Amino acid sequence: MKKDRVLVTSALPYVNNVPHLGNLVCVISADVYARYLRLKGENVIYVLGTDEHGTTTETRALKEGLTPREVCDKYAKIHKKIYDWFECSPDCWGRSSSKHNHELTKDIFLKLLRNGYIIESEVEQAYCEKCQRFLSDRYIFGVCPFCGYENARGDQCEKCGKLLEPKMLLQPRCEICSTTPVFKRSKHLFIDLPKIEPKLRKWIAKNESKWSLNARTMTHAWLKEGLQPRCITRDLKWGIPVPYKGYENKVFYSWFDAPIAYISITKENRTDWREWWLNPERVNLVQFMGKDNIPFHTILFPASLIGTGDNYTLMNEISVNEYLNYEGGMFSKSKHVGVFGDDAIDTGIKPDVYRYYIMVNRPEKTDTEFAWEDFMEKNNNELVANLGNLVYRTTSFVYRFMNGLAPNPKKPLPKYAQEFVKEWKAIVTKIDNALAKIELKRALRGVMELSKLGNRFFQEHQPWKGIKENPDEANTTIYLLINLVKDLAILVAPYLPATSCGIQEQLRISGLSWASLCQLSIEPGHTISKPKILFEKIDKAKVEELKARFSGQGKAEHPLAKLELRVAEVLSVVEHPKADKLYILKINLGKEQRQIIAGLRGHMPKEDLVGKRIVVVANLEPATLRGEESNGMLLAAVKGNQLRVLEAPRSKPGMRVYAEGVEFKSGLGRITLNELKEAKLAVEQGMVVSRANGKPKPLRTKHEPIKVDMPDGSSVE
Ligand code: B3M
Ligand code: ZN
Repeated sequence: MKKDRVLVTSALPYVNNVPHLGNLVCVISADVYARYLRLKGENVIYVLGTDEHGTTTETRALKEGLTPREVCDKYAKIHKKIYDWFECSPDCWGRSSSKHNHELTKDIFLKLLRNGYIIESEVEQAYCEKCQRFLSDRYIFGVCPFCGYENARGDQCEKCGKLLEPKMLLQPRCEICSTTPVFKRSKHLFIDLPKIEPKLRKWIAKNESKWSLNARTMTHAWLKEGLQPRCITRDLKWGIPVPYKGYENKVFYSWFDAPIAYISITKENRTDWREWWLNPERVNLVQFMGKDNIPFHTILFPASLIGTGDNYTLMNEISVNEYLNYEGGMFSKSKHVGVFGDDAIDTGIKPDVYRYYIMVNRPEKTDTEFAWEDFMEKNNNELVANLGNLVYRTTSFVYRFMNGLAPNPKKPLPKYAQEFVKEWKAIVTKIDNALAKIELKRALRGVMELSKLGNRFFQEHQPWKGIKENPDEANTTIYLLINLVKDLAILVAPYLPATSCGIQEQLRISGLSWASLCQLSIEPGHTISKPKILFEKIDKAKVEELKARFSGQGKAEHPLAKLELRVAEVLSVVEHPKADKLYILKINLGKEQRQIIAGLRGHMPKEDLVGKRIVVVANLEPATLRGEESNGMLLAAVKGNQLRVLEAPRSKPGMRVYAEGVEFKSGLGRITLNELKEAKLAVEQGMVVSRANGKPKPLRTKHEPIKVDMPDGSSVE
């Protein structure tokens, strides 16, 4: 049977952060390809969504004082907004934490179990007794045994690059609370890859000729090393529960359920999902992803599907991108380096310009770089001076000198015109071939080459002179060029959808399809509308401003980023036996209870404190005050003799107190009183603000601003 459907997927981005331009490479690539196929009239669907389970989400939840569900709801919305802004056009959108994905993941697991592909084994894992959670390798920090770097991660030292195991770290500590973890043994379920291997190898051999080189190389490296059973369960709370006795406190490994979400997202969106996912004879499955995702898509996911014994559609083609870096370094949300989706929206630059830059710089064989100077040059030289210029000079020529009507060419076409059409067709063929092979960068270069050919033709035949001296030549030139511009509207459509619409409006055409390429379908006498400029130049000053804005300078050092401020509930208060100004408070911080000492005696009766939701600095170096430990500090506004404890009555214990735009950087360990002072907390018009780094930043929880009834100029300490 002939395949007559194309199923396109983009790797599902992790929900626990705002995606940056590097994360968008894969999403936009899949979008370009899906748009191209739609224009060709193929029966295609494009599946996209968010990957929501796992430690990263739990960790983010702890950092933000939210539940994992709240984190996912918050960020899934942000992701969707960003992809919409970038004009990504998934036919099916969804989330890996949906109930559909819960059901399907369990179904697939139970089939694997029934077919004998699941085995049980014990592993040793780091556990934080304070947080009461197992720590995945990346969430343990410590001193690197090789180079002495203090913030090495349990899986790798970022300084010397050596691969590590959590047990190798000296002075290991939990990322969240800095406690030294213990190592515990725990039972887990594994998918028996060696047992599925013969079937897997057969499938690989049949399909790999269509895979990119990096995908083949990496897959073979895995096979050569010998497949090992792979653990598919985790000791976490946030995830899909494992329907197996003794596993009530575990969930599936997020890399087990995330790819299954491709299927469940389709299922959630379309009743005909079986015709896509259980129809390998008819469906061509094309998957886009970053290079670190390869083995999950060429081994783990297909093995999970094969092992069910169901007739699932398996990957046929894979398009793997390398990384897009930022200005010679890495994107980093916590250091405020690089352009993130929400930043891009704020720059005032149109989505098409980003799409163009990302695609023309698409990291296909090696890593590439996002650099603002280069961004400016490509915008100015390629979009403005080449593509925009050709469209504008052609349409405005028709508008000004030809009454807005497409002219009559000389017939038959003179030799020079035929030559031009030949070159034009050759470039279009080249573009189409490249797109069919998912060589998206090469195809886009081809589009610019075609536009350049048009500009050269305009230049050589000087219609502005010809209109008086040689009208035949001028008419023929413009007739061909207006049709070439029509082709450009088609060819840019997958890459620059808004630009394509803009050209179509100016030409007063619609319903373009790939089949009308190279057709001289804009006929003499066709009326066009008033030309509009498609692209704006970006100047040096703007580039300098953008560079500075996203360089991380200043922002990363915001002293608030070091402060872990949280809401706490006062459980009990007693007088300090050895100090007549101090109280001893027991507080509830959501996940834990602590003791803190506060100098409030004489300012307020202890009964008034009990039950209050106060604000505490949770990561202050613990101190012993007259024999009693104080693990944290409550904040109060003070002026002269007046004092008021900061409160957040509508927020839950444990919730984070923060300022918009400043992210608390965990993993830095405990801070000193001096570091607390640098945040310059103060009262302004009844609001608690940080006055550090210029502009005052008001503090808030996600439910309410932190207000206090104290005069301006009160200090907060
Ligand atoms: N979330 C990794 C990534 O975004 C991962 C992909 C899942 S695909 C099912 O690169
Ligand atoms: Zn911990």
